[in-house]
Amino acid sequence: MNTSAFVSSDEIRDRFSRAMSAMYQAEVPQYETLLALVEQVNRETLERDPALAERLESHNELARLGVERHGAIRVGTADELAMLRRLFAVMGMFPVGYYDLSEAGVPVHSTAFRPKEDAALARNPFRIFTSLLRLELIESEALRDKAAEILSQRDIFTAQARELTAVAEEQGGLDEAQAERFVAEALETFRWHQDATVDMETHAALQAEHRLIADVVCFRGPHINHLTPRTLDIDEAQRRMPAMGMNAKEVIEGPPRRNCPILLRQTSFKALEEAIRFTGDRQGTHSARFGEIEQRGVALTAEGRTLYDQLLGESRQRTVGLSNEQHQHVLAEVFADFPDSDDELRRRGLAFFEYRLTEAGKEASAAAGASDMEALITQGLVEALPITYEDFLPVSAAGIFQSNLGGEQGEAYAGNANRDAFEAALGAAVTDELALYAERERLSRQAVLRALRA
Ligand code: OOG
Ligand code: NI
Repeated sequence: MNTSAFVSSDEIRDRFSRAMSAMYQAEVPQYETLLALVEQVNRETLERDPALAERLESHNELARLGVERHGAIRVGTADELAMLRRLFAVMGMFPVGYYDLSEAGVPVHSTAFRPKEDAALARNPFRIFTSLLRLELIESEALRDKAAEILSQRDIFTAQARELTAVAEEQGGLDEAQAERFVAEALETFRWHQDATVDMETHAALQAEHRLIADVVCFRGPHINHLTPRTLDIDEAQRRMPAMGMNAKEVIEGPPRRNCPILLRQTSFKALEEAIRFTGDRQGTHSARFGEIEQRGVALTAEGRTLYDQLLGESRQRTVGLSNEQHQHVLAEVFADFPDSDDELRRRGLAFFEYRLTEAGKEASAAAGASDMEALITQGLVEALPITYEDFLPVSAAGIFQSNLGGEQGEAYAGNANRDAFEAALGAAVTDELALYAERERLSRQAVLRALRA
């Protein structure tokens, strides 16, 4: 087989993410409104702030802004998770990071399937936050067995999706016709089903144990439960949500607004109450699907992350029950201790940066003693660009889960993190996200120093 006849995995991911967005817009019309809102806010932000537009352009981020989004699904068994890993690999998406949500009272653990290479991220950074239900955390043995039994009877993949995944693995890619078919077949796994696979009583019993368990167990597949476009001004987007008919979550999760955005800020509109037909022809409702918006900033190093977690922890007791405005005010106060300039973030080793020669740097090839990066930056020969955070935050994710699962903070499960079990189910190790950022920074540093020594 001539491999040049293959459609690239980046192209397949791009097509898939567009198909998924079109499907979700048709399924959840409020998502279409959300996209329009984010697009408008982004356009206005870029018009108001040409320096930001220029910076995004030079980071290769302006082009991806319009296609950028993540989604989330929840699956019930190891086999489902392992097959998803193979399916996503065809689209150049790999498991990155391990998230334990049991601590926050949600009986799942998760990873994010996403592209890892710079070029792939620049093309379309589409990610799917994927959670695996932890049946072992269900207290009632009878209910646990029943859930396992129901799950064992479904296949969330179409026969052709399975077949084309195997073909891609064997051939090393898919040709045009296969790629087109693959996108359509893969999409089926994420579709919403109005018909539950269980009767109303079973749904109610699982729901009483935990709303998320009912959501995973009672349907034919892991419907996509939200898609999240990237905004450049989440505070403005949040302000405008009610006027557009959206029932916004009370507070924006994550760090406060800053000059140099860090990590990830997120908000959502709450899950819709949807009509469901249970077996036995009984009508009822289920709520699972919502819409979310996010604003991304620089990836933090382990030190930066520790400081973030510490400050977020400090703000916790002080923000209980506050309105978003008050919440943001307290956060801003607490985060005054987190440096807020690129230079300081870099010098203190709190965030990751990509080093690049400036125009002057390109001309001054054999700069004397070119090993001190800070000196080179001061001399204007090298510039340091913040590396965008491509991952998720467990505390924020828990907040998103909770606001869509009926509100109150659930009690922590005793089970705790179990990365080994997750990787065993996945059939592979998850990549450490910090290692990816560190490697990207290291390679850029090496390339710059090598060029200046040449
Ligand atoms: C996933 C919630 C986590 C995020 O953006 O942190 C998430 C879910 O509700 O299934 O999507
Ligand atoms: Ni999300």
